[in-house]
Amino acid sequence: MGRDLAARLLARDRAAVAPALNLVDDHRPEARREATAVLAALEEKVLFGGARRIGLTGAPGAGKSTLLDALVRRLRSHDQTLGVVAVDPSSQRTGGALLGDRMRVRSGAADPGVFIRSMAARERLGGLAEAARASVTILAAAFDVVLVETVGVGQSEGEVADLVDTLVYVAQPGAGDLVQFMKAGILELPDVVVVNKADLGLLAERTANELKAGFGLGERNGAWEPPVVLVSARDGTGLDELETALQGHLESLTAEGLQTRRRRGRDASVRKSLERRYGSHGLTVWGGQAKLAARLADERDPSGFALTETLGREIEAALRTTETSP
Ligand SMILES: Nc1nc2c(ncn2[C@@H]2O[C@H](COP(=O)(O)OP(=O)(O)OP(=O)(O)O)[C@@H](O)[C@H]2O)c(=O)[nH]1
Ligand SMILES: [Mg+2]
Repeated sequence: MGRDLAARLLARDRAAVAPALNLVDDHRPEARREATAVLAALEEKVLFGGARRIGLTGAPGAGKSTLLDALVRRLRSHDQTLGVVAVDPSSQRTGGALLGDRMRVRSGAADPGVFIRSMAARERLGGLAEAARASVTILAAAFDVVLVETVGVGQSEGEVADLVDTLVYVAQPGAGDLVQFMKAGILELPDVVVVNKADLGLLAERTANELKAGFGLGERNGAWEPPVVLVSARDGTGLDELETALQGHLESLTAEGLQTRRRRGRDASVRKSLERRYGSHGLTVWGGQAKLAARLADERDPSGFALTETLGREIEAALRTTETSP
């Protein structure tokens, strides 16, 4: 059944999306084996192919959901199909679920070209980033574009950067986002910076100028410098410029750059999953970071999901050996 689900998704059968998402949510051992098989089969095709992936992150209330909604409608008007993953890492909030409901209302529940997946903290059980990655992989098989919204809380920017081709940082006018970025040392993460709420006028313009100056200082190995775009998700100002910036970033990546980026994201997620499950002790007992790097570089293991399971079993065996040895 698992293989069949993967084949249906790759044939863009959207009726297979919901069952696939349910399967990867099921943590019983039998379902997990099947889910890994589905994800591995998908990853073979979509790790370097499949949908374009765009992430939106930024402080709470910056207007990410409103902007996402505007982007969805625009991309739909260009006949693109969309999968949306809304990740809400905080435990008390229900914003993720609310986002889904609001989007369904605005973008039309009947539109089969849009699929929204909301993930709240309850799904943190198996690691929110891992769960988000599984959702992105499924949606990337069945849709043209995958959008990921997540609240930026210092660490999550890096995790969403590992999931997407283009990371959009949504800034709130007058909120001191630049200072936060410098403190967190993540100035190099965003590919495109949006100052939303341009309708606020001078305050938004001032923030845009600060960010332009600040992001010009970021340490980047490539030539791409993140454009700072003034947008009003509310009245539509700047959305043309945003689309141009998104396209510009995609073109700047080139096919090779895109592969490198997706591989780096895959490698980071395998490493983080194993560290989360077995700690640095488990990894060390098994062979450590150098051995992990070698296994990640082995071209015979294209699927990060399958590799995580395989290496997990090896680490468990290594841990059992140390426990039983005198
Ligand atoms: N003036 C103005 N308000 C906006 C704009 N975009 C969003 N807002 C408002 O800002 C508030 C937060 O918008 P959301 O889209 O929910 O923001 P968010 O970043 O998704 O928030 P969280 O998911 O809770 O982190 C809402 O009251 C929106 O109506 C804009 O372009 N201009
Ligand atoms: Mg939101």
